[in-house]
Amino acid sequence: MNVYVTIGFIVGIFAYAGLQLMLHLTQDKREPCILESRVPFLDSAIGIMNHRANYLAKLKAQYKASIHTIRMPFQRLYIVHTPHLIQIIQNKANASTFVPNLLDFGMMFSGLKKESKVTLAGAFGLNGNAFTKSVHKHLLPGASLLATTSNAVEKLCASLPNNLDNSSTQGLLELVRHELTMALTGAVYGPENPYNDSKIEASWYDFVPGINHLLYSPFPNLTARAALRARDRVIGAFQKYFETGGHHYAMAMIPEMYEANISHGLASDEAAKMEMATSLAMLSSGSNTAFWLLYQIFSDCSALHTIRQELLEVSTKEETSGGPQCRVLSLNLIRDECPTMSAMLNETLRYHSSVINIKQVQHDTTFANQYLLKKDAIVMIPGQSIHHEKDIWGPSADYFDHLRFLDPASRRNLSSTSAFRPFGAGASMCPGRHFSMNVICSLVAMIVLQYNIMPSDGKWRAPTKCNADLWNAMPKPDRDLAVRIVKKVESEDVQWRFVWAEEV
Ligand code: HEM
Ligand SMILES: *[C@@H]1O[C@H](CO)[C@@H](O)[C@H](O)[C@H]1NC(C)=O
Ligand SMILES: *[C@@H]1O[C@H](CO)[C@@H](O)[C@H](O)[C@H]1NC(C)=O
Ligand SMILES: *[C@@H]1O[C@H](CO)[C@@H](O)[C@H](O)[C@H]1NC(C)=O
Ligand SMILES: *[C@@H]1O[C@H](CO)[C@@H](O)[C@H](O)[C@H]1NC(C)=O
Ligand SMILES: *[C@@H]1O[C@H](CO)[C@@H](O)[C@H](O)[C@H]1NC(C)=O
Ligand SMILES: *[C@@H]1O[C@H](CO)[C@@H](O)[C@H](O)[C@H]1NC(C)=O
Ligand SMILES: CC(=O)N[C@H]1CO[C@H](CO)[C@@H](O)[C@@H]1O
Repeated sequence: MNVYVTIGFIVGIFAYAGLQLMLHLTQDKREPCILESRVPFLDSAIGIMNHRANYLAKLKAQYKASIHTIRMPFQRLYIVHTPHLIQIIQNKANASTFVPNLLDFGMMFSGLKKESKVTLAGAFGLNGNAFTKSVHKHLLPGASLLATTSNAVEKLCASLPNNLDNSSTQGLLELVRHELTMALTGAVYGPENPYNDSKIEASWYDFVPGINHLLYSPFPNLTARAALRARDRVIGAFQKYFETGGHHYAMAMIPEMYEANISHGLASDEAAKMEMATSLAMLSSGSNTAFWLLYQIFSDCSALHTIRQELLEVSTKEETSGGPQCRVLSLNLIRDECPTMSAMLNETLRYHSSVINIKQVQHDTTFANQYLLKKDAIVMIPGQSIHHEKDIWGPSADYFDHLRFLDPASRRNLSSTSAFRPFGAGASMCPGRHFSMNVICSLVAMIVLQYNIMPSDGKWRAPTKCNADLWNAMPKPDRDLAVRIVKKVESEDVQWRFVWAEEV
């Protein structure tokens, strides 16, 4: 045998043994166990590459562990799978031990300069978790949420007829994504909305795949060049938006966050970059949710029929003098008065959610009187483990059941964030959830009442979601569904009018 190969082989064996030794010596016996250690420190990276968002659920299914450790270079992760342990983490008494760290994620991919990150981290330290205070203030139930929702609904009413009427074959995801992007960003950023420019909208979606590189690649500049250039275009549009005062016509949340960043000492150009974080929160999960909900509704004739019937029943006839009959639907009534559609939205969130909650351990601690958790480690709670737990949801947990939430027994689980957590839990629970649910429900109801959707190859087949991003709360389908959308032909001529007419 070639002497170099032999030497290489021996060095390899020693390196491997050394790494294994290091892994096991630095792992305390009281810590949760390590499940895989074939390739020390890299098993999880390989696992994530192979299984993406399904990796953690796969580990749970394979090893039946309730908590375990994953070791990465310079980082340990504790993965928690069971409701009982999750409850302990969410216990208010433990809030200072397990702290959410979404800010790091936001700063990581927004392209801030080093100085700006230091500035923000300092402000963060002083003000506590002020990062998204404005979003909480403006988008939790109240007058501001109502105004923003109505605004988004008006945008949908104006654009749907142009983009859906008897169009040729199109991708269902692409279609709902465009509608939602324009409605959400239009309502939030106002008439000068930077996304009201198809080049900027496209640039945003060119940037999104680059986030994985920013997370995992040692050289994102090399491996994600096009994505980073796309991000520069979006940032440029936002810099111009703030420079020219576009934010003065936006909902109050936007100037408030901008001024907060400026008052912390951020340069204007840098504050504009923070909109990348807002955009990601706003645009990453909603269209995937609307896609899966539409898929579930239209692929099930009886569900579709029931939902149409329920929507029709809460709508009212409007007096017109001659011409077509006009029906008005107050979309805000859907949540309480159209049980099948609401239940199906919840089931879509339960069944498809790929959310992972992330917290950081602040000091060494004994968890549940049993496990040692070390300072600075990351705790991950995969929603998928909980949402498919048979002890909670029964033997049908792995199936989509559009009637599940009409049954009072499973409904009880909805109020428990240890059982149902598509929006996370605790202080950092998604503050945009009401806004996004309002707008998604509205879009879906408008489509269901006015159009028929058929897959262009004639058969509904759920796309796979193996390549969905680990950081996304709702998984993007691996391929878009080509569909044909045809305006519904009514027995009588009906004109629909949609409003969001809630009172605060
Ligand atoms: C279907 C749509 C959405 C889903 C599934 C979703 C899900 C989530 C999840 C899982 C988190 C992390 C919570 C945690 O780990 O504790 C989160 C955070 C957040 N979401 Fe959403 N979200 C959606 C739509 C939106 C929209 C439309 C907005 C804004 C208009 C928004 C704004 C935010 C913000 C600002 C945070 C950070 C919260 C904080 O750090 O306190 N989200 N979202
Ligand atoms: C800075 O602005 C971003 C986006 O506008 C916002 O998410 C963040 O909360 C702001 N930061 C502070 C410290 O107010
Ligand atoms: C849309 O197309 C369907 C059949 O493809 C047709 O029956 C209907 O009249 C068309 N509607 C409009 C508004 O053009
Ligand atoms: C988008 O911009 C165009 C001009 O480029 C303007 O006419 C239109 O009203 C804007 N739409 C919205 C929803 O702001
Ligand atoms: C990577 O790109 C950023 C800006 O996009 C730049 O500041 C940085 O210097 C680049 N790094 C390398 C190694 O090229
Ligand atoms: C859907 O979930 C929400 C939030 O958990 C809950 O308030 C609502 O009652 C649920 N609706 C149905 C029909 O299950
Ligand atoms: C968290 O709270 C529970 C219940 O209050 C307590 O038993 C436990 O010791 C606390 N701390 C940790 C790290 O689990
Ligand atoms: C966590 C929780 O509340 N789980 C409940 C969900 O609903 C089932 C069926 O009613 C109960 O058995 C679980 O205890």
